Amino acid sequence: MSQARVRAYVGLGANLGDREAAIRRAAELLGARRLSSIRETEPWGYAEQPLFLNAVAEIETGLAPRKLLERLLEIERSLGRRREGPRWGPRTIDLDLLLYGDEVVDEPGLSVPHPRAHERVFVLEPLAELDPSLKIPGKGTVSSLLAGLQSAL
Ligand code: GSY
Repeated sequence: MSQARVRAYVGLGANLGDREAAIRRAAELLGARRLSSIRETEPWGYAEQPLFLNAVAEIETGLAPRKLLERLLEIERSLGRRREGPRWGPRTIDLDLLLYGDEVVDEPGLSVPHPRAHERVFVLEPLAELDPSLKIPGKGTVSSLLAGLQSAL
């Protein structure tokens, strides 16, 4: 039986090579319905690396969360991503499964919502651009989370 289609959100980031081309191609391969604007952001986690470009894609998918994650990894590989070097280090493309409908998944290697989405401005800003009323399960709406982070700056 085919699974119902679910609206999901994928974070896209790149800080090596042609960053914008990688983000646009990944969005195309994802079959994105909408892509937020692409913004340049300061690196998070490991400061000594080039600036990132970040965006968020909205997709409708018939894939279950685990299959969608596998598809994201496949797209990363097809765009030249190599998993070597420091964990938070530079990358040609990074695809993070941020939200999968309102589902919560907590399995080895797969956590949805993305465990750090609610604390990253480079994720919340493009999500808010697509839909400020979107809820991150267990955390709140994207717009309230963003306001909280901005007031703490
Ligand atoms: O988690 C995504 C990869 N990444 C990023 C990113 O996409 N943007 C910014 N600004 N910093 C980051 N650090 C890592 S790791």
